[in-house]
Amino acid sequence: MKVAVVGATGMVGEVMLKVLEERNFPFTELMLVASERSVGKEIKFKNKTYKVIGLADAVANKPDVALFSAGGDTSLEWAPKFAEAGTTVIDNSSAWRMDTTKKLIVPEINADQLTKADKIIANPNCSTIQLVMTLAPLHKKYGIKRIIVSTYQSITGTGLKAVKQLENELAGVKGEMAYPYPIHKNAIPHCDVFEENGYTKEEMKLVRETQKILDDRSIAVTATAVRIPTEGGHSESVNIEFENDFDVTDIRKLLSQTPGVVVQDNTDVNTYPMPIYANGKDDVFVGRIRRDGSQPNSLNLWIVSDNLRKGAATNTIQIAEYLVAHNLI
Ligand code: 2RA
Repeated sequence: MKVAVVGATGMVGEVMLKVLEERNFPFTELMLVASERSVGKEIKFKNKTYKVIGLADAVANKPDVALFSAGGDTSLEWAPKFAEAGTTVIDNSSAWRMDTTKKLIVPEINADQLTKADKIIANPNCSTIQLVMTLAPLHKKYGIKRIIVSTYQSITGTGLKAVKQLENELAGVKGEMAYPYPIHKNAIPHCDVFEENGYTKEEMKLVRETQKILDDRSIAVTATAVRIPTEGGHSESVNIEFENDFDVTDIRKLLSQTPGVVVQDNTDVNTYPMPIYANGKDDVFVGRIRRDGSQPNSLNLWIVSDNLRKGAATNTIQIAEYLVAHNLI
């Protein structure tokens, strides 16, 4: 099994290598791929030193699977070239997610859609993954009418430039800005770029990707995405209106029985999900589960997950594991 990690020098790429090692992913050859400016850079992995190669060389080497986290433009140009060479691409950018011919996969929810014919597979946005991991079992049992989600997103979602901006602000030094404003002691309601409708692309990803993954365009979704100076993961406050009534105890039990979801919910002892706890873990943590008494059949909950792991690298590698386990690559 020849594996390429495309975007190996980025934050998600680094976590992909960590997760590949942790999960002992079965590869016989590994290619670390990045832009021309990084070609030749040496990266240590599993006690071996790898030299970063360029995209054209990687395509020519015909990997069986390419794990992409290299931005939308690179994916739009190069994913088809890898696919034409017979490689199955799993892409973390937003480039292919809403393409009607491409599948948008969270393995615990819809991996059974995958076939050998899928040569470019889209990995959902990090904030979408943790949301649908929680909503999928609830939608199946109670039917979701409407979702209101507010996110509190880690600067790691923006990348190294944002982490550096916070470091500089904490050190009191001037430096390159990842955001239009300081992020230290701040909350910026602006993730990605604004669309015509006044929402950001990040907010519309939550709307569109949730409907696609749950395969139900009737679900009404509205979102506000906010950037905050944390590093351990994305947090989300979610209000859900169901078609049917429910018992909170049953909801808690259903979520605690959902693979990949961990319920942390005991306010008597201040137990609830937080990024400092989720950091470095693959689970989606859910707490503050409580009925919304302001309208019928409605629930509030709080979701936290490490956006670089289940939100990106781990979900990508779980898709690759599924493909291997089902002889689809
Ligand atoms: C963010 N979800 O957090 C986006 C991309 N990683 O900025």
